[in-house]
Amino acid sequence: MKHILPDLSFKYSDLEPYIDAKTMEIHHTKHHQAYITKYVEALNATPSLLEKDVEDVLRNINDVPEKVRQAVINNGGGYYNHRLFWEILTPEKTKMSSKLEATIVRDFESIDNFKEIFATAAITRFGSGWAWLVVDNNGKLIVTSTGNQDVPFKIGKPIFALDVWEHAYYLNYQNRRPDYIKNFWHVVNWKKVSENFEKSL
Ligand code: MN3
Repeated sequence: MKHILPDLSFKYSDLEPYIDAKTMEIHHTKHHQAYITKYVEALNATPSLLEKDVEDVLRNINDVPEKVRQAVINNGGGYYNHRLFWEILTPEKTKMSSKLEATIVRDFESIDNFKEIFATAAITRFGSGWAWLVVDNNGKLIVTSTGNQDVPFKIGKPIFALDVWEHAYYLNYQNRRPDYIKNFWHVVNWKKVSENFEKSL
């Protein structure tokens, strides 16, 4: 299959003032592209793995030759994570489905409480990484965070993610990661997160 940089469904400037255009452009065309390029390079010697989707490869990481395994974890993770991240962003006002809302309330008591738990996971992730909302095998929602480009497939299916690498916010927010996280809620595509939730069940 072709491994190419996915188009965004909005313009780089559309998420301003919450995420600035320059950050979006560099993040998409440089960072995400580099992960995809290096992922393909790492798997060039095993074309059968390049036929698979990156999610499939990451979920069966022991099938990847040992000498390129860490490169695939890092760059395949970056490939997969950003693909999810762009999809759950939008400049439009969206609403979550009643089913997702009810499940968040069931598992986190309230939407506000969920947002607080998620923000805390994102703020306290030391160094570079991601905060996640994951659906486990029993359909329960779990908030977690990972370092680097690691994906929490061991916990379940990721449906929502926030990049807290400095490259995601430093131009506009410098060291103020909590402000970036607070503003992130303005550009969440709840419609897409709800679709991801339905698909995960
Ligand atoms: Mn990133």
